[in-house]
Amino acid sequence: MDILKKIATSYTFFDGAMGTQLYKMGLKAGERPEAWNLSNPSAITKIHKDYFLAGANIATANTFGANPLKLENCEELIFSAIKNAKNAIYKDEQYVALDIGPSGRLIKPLGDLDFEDAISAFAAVAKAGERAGADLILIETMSDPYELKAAVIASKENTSLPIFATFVLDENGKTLTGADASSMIALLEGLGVSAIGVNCSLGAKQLKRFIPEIVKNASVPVIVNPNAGLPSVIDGETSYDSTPEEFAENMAEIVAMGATVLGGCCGTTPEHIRLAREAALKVPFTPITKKSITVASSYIDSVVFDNKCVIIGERINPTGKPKLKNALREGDIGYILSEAVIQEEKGARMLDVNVGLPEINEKEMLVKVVRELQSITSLPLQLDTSSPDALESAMRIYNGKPLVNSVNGKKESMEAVFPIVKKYGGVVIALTLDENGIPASATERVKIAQKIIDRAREYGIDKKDIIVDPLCLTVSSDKNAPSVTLESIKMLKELGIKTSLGISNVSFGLPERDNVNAVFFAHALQNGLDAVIMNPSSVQMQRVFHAHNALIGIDEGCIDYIQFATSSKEVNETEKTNEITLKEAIVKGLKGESERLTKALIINTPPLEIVNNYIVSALDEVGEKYEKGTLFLPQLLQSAEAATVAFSVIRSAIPIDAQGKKGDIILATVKGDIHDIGKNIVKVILANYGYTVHDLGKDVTASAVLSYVDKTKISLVGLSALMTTTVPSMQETIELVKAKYPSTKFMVGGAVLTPEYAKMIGADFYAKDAMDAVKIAKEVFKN
Ligand code: B1M
Repeated sequence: MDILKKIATSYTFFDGAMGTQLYKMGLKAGERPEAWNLSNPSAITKIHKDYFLAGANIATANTFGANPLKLENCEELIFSAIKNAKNAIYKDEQYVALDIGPSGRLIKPLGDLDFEDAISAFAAVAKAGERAGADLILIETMSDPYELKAAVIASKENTSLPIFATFVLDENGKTLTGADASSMIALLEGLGVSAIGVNCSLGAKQLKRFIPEIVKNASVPVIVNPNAGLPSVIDGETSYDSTPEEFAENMAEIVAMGATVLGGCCGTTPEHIRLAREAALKVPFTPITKKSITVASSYIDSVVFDNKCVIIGERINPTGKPKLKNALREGDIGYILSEAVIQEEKGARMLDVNVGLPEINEKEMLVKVVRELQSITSLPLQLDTSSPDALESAMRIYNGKPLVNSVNGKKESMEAVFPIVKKYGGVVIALTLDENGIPASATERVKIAQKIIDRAREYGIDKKDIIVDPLCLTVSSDKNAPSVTLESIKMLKELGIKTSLGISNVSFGLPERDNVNAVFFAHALQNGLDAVIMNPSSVQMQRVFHAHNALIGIDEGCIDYIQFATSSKEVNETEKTNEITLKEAIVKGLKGESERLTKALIINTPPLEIVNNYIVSALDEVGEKYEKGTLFLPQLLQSAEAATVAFSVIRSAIPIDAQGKKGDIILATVKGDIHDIGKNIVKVILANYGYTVHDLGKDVTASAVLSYVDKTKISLVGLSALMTTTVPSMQETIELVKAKYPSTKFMVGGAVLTPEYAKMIGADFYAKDAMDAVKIAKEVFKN
């Protein structure tokens, strides 16, 4: 039976762990499991066979790490891996999955791997897998949605195999980059993945609480491949704490929640799979149901179009905005980013992004702006362009499921937009106009909407992924225009179609336009409007929005309304200035703003005051949010970059004592630690006071410090460490150098250290901050 038919109609079982089984058979630490495909094929086939005998339907080929970014002969390894797995097949309904694991590198801006290079690497794997005879592709253990998207695109573009995808959740139900399950599902379903779920990281017992949310959102079969419990290291060996019996018990509960494709990850054995299968088969199969949830997402967040109207910020659109036009012409991305931040603060749930100007290259600019926006805001974006070429390029690099603005009822428009949306996934705004223009009646507009939905279906795009904008003409030139639009919304809603509207057109040419806009908005909300494109800073529109939500009972206890009403004075005031502080710019990760604001501050503020009052306090806030789980690694990285930019402005304003004769100091951030902002500040301040700093950089090994001391005989070494896990490297460095040069002095600093701890690890001095480092240098060098 075709694998897709199988998963649609009955339980399907993956196998369990490969690595753990290989270790049992003698794989040595440090040896690559994939190497055994060639060196020990019969052992690999035996593992697959044991899983098939235990009842698994899908053998996951031993190709998890076979990626050209990690291995040289990956094509050969993939061919042998698929062959070894195929050799284990002994009856019907047994399949082989090409296993694609993470590349081991992080994609920009989180890491240094280019998105297109990631696609090329995964493409090589996918092509080899299909040629070798795999029945499907399993992309697994992904903790970054962007990398997962790269692997799916590579598989889609280069093979015709069904694609299954599983990602990793931590104990808070988030991926490493902070995405929740519903945004992952939005992304993956948009990309057309055939089965979606989770694997690794936790045992079945810990993972099961996230399964209902996944099943609720997914319209395709849900996969759950947990570990055999949680790991512990005993006598240098990793073992897992869940017995096959306990694993099976939890898997039965997971099956009852609606998951239908089941297997195991780290630590699981054929016995785990056998018992889990027996337990699952006792639970009646839950048929896979299509969910009609309309959802757009960013890399971290998802926006569901349900009973509360979604505010889409309209400010990043040059029409009628001379400042934005200027910013686009001059490539001033900072201005665009700050517009995004302001709209987010004012309550936008999504942002419209339109950068079309005749004199600029729209495709390049849209890609650039989308890249920058998605690294500083978690709001999902609406890609607004009439150029299919620009749309395709932006959808490709967009890290989520965007709104697409727009398609219309013209044949040409649908033929251009739908294939792109089908390929990358998105929710499309459909305008009710066609070759004959905008119809005058609501009935005709609804007819165009129906035509668009029917045509979309032919491309494989579901009705739930179409939001209809029935268009609004100007009331001052046509007194019936608003009522036709309102009537259209009502009719569309009665047909179960989602609606959206750009409100402001209605008041074109009138004075005090917000009065008209706000009342029109109230009427549209009353008729069930699902999304509005508006200026989130408009207090009048926000009043209508919040009051409406309270009045129709979707604002429990009127909490949102009260919060809005009591802070609206502040809204008005901020509107006047629209200015953010340096601290806010760093917290939000706005590099351009950070540079501009630092340049303004440095005129009247002493450099160290800026460091302490703005940079350090912003990073402390970011660190706290990160620890609490309200901010994630990509944002942490953006803030660090914004802080670095601010500091480079400050650095150029700090005079460096060119004499530099007061003494030589080695500085390094220790092995395992890449935090170097603090160390760089210390370096500049020491240089400013006339010391010659030899900066060895970050992630510096103890032996590298020793060789430098060997070479230079410098008598003062400064070490920085920011993590509890890297303080031992500090101790190791001190011990290594002092063993050979007992009189070398060490000063240590970094947020995790205390004077007591510094003493304990053998340091001579503890420096709280950069000025402390100067005091210590003065003491050591006596000048
Ligand atoms: Co990360 N990070 N980070 N991070 N990061 C911390 C340190 C953390 C406390 C955040 C948190 O959870 N609250 C946490 C460590 C937890 C712990 O061990 N207790 C953490 C973590 C967990 C991580 C990762 C593991 C996250 C992940 O990948 N899941 C990862 C680790 C990577 C690695 O190192 N192997 C990671 C990565 C990153 C970024 C790359 C995103 C970025 C660093 C970019 C860079 O440095 N180029 C980053 C940042 C920015 C932070 C926070 C938010 C800020 C650090 C900072 O620059 N502070 C930080 C939270 C926090 O500290 N509030 C956090 C400002 C700086 C001026 O202060 O470095 O303390 P500081 O330096 C001061 C003084 O301490 C002193 O003077 C300086 C000026 O006043 N000083 C010295 C420092 N060194 C000195 C040496 C001296 C003298 C004085 O003499 C030699």
